Amino acid sequence: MKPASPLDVRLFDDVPLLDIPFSPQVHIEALEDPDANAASLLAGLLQPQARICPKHLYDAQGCALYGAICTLDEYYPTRTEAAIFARHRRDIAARLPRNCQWVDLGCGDGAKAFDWLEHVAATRYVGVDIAEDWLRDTLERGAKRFPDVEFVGIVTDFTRPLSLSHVRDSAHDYTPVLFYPGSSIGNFEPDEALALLKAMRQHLGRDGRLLIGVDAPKAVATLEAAYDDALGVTAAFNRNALRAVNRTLGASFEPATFAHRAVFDPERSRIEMHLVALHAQTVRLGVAQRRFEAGETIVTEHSYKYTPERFAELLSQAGFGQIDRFTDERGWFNVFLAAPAGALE
Ligand code: AVI
Repeated sequence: MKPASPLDVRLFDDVPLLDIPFSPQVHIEALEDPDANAASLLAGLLQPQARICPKHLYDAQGCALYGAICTLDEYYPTRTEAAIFARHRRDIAARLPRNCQWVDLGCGDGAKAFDWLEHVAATRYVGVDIAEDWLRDTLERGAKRFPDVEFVGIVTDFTRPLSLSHVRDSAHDYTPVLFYPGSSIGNFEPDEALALLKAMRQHLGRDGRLLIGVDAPKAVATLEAAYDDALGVTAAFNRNALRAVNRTLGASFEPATFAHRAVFDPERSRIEMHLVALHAQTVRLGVAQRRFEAGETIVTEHSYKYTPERFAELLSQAGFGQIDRFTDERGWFNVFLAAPAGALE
């Protein structure tokens, strides 16, 4: 594979850096089929317990609202994980392979990963995200900031089987470090999370590593406040899914007629986000329609919270051996650095 912009930049020493067109490479891998996407969205809404797959929370407006959530007083995961990263960065970086390719899963604006690129000897950055426009911006910004690193992007959807052929198909033998921060793994059902971890393991070869952030169970009031903040940002984020559904299906949801509800289920160790119909109504869903009685709910997201023991068990079931854990003083959040089983023995 041809290296991206950094080599091109060095060919033109006398041209100011910013005038040079950067050309990070973007590969479209397994983007979904819009018809199948609409069909599964409709099927979810027609189930007795109506559901909207959480990916519909992340349109442009939803991504902006999620960015705002991450800054809220109540939403502790982002800050807590950032503090763990900052405190243990050197130690973690020293355990990572040299000349690695840093694979940023669900990269968004790349900010979390770019903090690492300063400290690890990465030769290549692979941003993976569903939002192609954002991905291009992220790669271009990264390529300007780290001119010695090759920048590649993969547009793909995590609800499909993980296929990152461009991580393997490189002219160079870069060892992958898969970076999956933010406890996004918690938004998958446990069997799906295991399947995703197994797929990640497949991409690591013998020397690759997984660096993953995972939220932990804690006092119910703390958890529920994190998902139902005083400013109502999470409520807006949740209701915004209905606008996304209106666009995708040609539906007639009125977001203001649904309330946001976030409750912790201690048995399943998960936050459940619902939209609750404030009054009885019939909603057009493109070619179909559905009646919602007052108080009936639509499930929009689960966010599983894993004890360190439970998540370590999941990692070992997925084929990881050496598992190092880093946490904060309160044990609210855990970062795991995991090596494939057998790699360090
Ligand atoms: C993206 N994900 C890890 C967030 C979470 O905490 O489960 C999504 C979120 N939903 C409401 N607030 C944040």
